[in-house]
Amino acid sequence: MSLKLYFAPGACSFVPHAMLEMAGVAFEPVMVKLHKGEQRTADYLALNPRGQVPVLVDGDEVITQIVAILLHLDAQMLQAQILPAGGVSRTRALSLLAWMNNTVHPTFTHFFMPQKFSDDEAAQKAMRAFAVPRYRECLQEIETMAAQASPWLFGERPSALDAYALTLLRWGGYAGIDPTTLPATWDLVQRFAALPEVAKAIERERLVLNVYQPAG
Ligand SMILES: N[C@@H](CCC(=O)N[C@@H](CS)C(=O)NCC(=O)O)C(=O)O
Repeated sequence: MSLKLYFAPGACSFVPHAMLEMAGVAFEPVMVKLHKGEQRTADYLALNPRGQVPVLVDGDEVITQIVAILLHLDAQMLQAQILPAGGVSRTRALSLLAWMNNTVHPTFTHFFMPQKFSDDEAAQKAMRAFAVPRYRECLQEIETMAAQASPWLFGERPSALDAYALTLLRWGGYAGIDPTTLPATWDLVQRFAALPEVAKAIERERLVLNVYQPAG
């Protein structure tokens, strides 16, 4: 299998990025600089007309959407246990993955990119302010799960859910949410980041885990 992952530093693409490193497979990482608008170039739009990362190219197949990318990788590399292998644990993991992707992630987008939802500046400002406490509620839900992690969200082996928890907690820092106020998630995220394979993805993206800056 010939794999190529289009990713952006600090973006949600970290989830498949970390999983590819953890799986130990050869893949070509291709960096897309979102702040430079590289996702809107003609070449990139030919690959993904939605102009977003991540994109996984597996041979001739172009796959978008984190959930589909993870399920594709999981099916190809069962030994990597990107998601729990089976039974109710897998069902619960898919439920959490869907919620992280379809609810928590877009809640942050309302704070980070309100221009995607309204071109009215006052509406954008209100949207940002409204999104922060909603986002904190989402992180609090993850905190309850992290407090029961043993030692990972889904048992003995780290999975894509731990990678998503890292991304979402990290983003909270930009929204003024101090990650250390969610101590179980912060502990989980630091342990996950310290795994040697995950550390490779973190280094490639040059990620700082705690981006929270107290209001001056
Ligand atoms: N539902 C999509 C979300 C992808 C997404 O929101 N990507 C963001 C980065 S986290 C992006 O590429 N944003 C750039 C843009 O929209 O211009 C997925 O699961 O892959």
